[in-house]
Amino acid sequence: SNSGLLSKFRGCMIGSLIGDCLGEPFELRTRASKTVLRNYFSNLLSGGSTKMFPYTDDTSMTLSVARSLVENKKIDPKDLAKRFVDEYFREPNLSYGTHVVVVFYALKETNFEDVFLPGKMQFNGSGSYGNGAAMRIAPIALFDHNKTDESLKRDVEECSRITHNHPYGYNGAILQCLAIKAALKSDSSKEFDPVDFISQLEKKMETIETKDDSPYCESLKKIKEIYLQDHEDISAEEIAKCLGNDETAHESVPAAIYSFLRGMKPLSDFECSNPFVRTIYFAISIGGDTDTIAAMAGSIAGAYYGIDGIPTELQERCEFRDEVDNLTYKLYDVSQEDTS
Ligand code: R7I
Ligand code: MG
Ligand code: MG
Repeated sequence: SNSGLLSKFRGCMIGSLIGDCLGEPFELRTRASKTVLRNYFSNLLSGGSTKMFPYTDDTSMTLSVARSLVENKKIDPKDLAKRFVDEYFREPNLSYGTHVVVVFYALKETNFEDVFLPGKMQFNGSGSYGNGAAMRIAPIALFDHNKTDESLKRDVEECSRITHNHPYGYNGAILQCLAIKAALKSDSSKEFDPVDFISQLEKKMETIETKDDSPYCESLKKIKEIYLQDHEDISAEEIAKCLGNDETAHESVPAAIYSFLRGMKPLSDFECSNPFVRTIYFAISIGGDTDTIAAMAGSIAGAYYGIDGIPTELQERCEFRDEVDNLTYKLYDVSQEDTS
């Protein structure tokens, strides 16, 4: 039903916001102990404190993508670039990636003449493979949910290449976008097969990556192995070693997808009956780039469970929650209009 789809849109966007806001306090620090994390979540869920959690660059860039789609009803790279730059200079202290800032300055100084050129020049011309393109991609998965994978891929690349011109960078965004789309299309009241979910993503990535350079297909294979070999209780530390947990796209998108799957079953070190919450908990427990891994995991999980699967206690603690939700209604409306 359509109310079901709207609920999934809202879950996806609020899920991303929650991952960013709640993951931020742990970003790039020593991995939090299980006790610290358990207390953190019990505290949040009991509504004991009213402290608000601010969002970071992950959310600010996601909002720019959503606003651009709502205004233009299509991907418009120049408009996107302007919004990224305007938001950066309006609020530069949101913990942006250290290199992406160079792109913002160059775009501004060249007056957006060629919005893809500064991104091409990153890292001596190889382009960035940071996870900054993947972390902001959720609105495209929603906007393009009825389009072919081919046009989704085109839109993701145009959005990504402004800042991330390395294939690992934009392919990571494509994989993240395909994962959200698959979650959006899955009925959460029916049985879910993780191996099938991963196999379908793998098949799609096989047509996108080159055979001899395929970090995403390799990681998806590793995730499949975890399920096929009954290693479902593998620790967060092992996942960090096996799939990565840093600021690069290929070492964070697979960990986010795994966190979504992991949240479906009870966790041995954190007693919690809500699968969305388990996903965010597990994503943060992986350590490293916690805001971004949790934001990406949260957007997939939110697209699967819908807004009603996300405790209001967590939603209410995130800065800008209502604004994100209002924007999502508009994104839903334009995605329904657009049938091209
Ligand atoms: O990808 P990006 O926007 O950063 C996003 C991250 C998220 O964790 C946010 O929460 C925020 O904290 O930052 O910004 P980039 O600066 O393009 O890439 C991020 C990092 O990835 C860089 O600072 C590098 O450490 C690494 N990286 C690379 N390292 C070596 N060679 C990205 N591309 C390369 C590369 O080609
Ligand atoms: Mg961030
Ligand atoms: Mg981050």
